[in-house]
Amino acid sequence: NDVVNPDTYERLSISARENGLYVVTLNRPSKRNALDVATIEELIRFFSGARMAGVKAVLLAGEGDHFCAGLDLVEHWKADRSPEDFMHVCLRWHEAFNKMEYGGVPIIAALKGAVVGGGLELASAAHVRVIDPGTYFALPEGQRGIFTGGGATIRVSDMIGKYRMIDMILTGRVYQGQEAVDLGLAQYITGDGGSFAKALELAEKVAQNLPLTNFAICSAVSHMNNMSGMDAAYAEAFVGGIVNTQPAARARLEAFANKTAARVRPNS
Ligand code: 1HE
Repeated sequence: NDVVNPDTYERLSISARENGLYVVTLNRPSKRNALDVATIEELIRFFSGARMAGVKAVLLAGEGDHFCAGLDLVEHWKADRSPEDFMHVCLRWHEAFNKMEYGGVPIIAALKGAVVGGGLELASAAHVRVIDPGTYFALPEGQRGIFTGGGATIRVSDMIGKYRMIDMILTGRVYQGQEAVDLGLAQYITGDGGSFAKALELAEKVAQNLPLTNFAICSAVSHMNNMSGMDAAYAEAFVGGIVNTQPAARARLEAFANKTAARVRPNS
């Protein structure tokens, strides 16, 4: 399938691992993986087609020392865009990030260095974020004289609460380390330089889940969060009806009934 053919990408490097796991790496380290129009279009292409191409999980990473420096400010400055043009740029970002969050393919982000502005917006469209002690989050838009446009008002405020998000963009506050995890910007922290290995471990594990189950987890939860409680309960019953009766689950249920499946135990 052309969607997973690495030769058809310039801004992303795509590499297949076992079990339908793909590593997708932002590949413009000389510009700190800043998000230009071409990168966003490639993200849309990959994440729109991933599921149909058999992608079971994605590890999202950045080449070089930084995950992503956000909007390509130089491209933006040179293009001197009209309001209408930039509205359409933002809509393409939303297309990419919505495909990620709602697309049903689990995305584990291995973060390092700067995860700032649109880089944080991109990271927040992943389902699981792993950081190391050198990873730092910020929304420098306030200082640059601009505003967000790639979903920070939605996803970053969802992660940390609207007043923390407002503080980040207003004052340029930087979060990192355990505090970033405690606030909800990431779910895991590793030792120095360990975020890729940990994200890989998680992605490999997640790729073992049934694809329909992963689809529900990485699509339905987000949709249901947008609904009223009553509607979400109704939709959950529908999704549960389909996923919880899938034929592929029977072997796993049988293994539990036969006492051959692993039990849930506390962390040792
Ligand atoms: C860039 C960008 C970029 C680096 N657009 N070219 N984002 C920001 O405000 C963050 C801007 N970037 C930085 O603060 C720093 O570059 C970093 C902390 C990420 C990295 O620092 P450092 O010292 O390793 O690199 P550098 O020397 O600043 O930059 C190296 C090169 O990357 C340089 O290019 P060169 O051709 O001069 O070598 C930089 O110009 C280039 N570069 N960041 C373009 N962002 C839909 S709305 C979203 C709104 C936002 O995302 S606003 C947040 C923008």
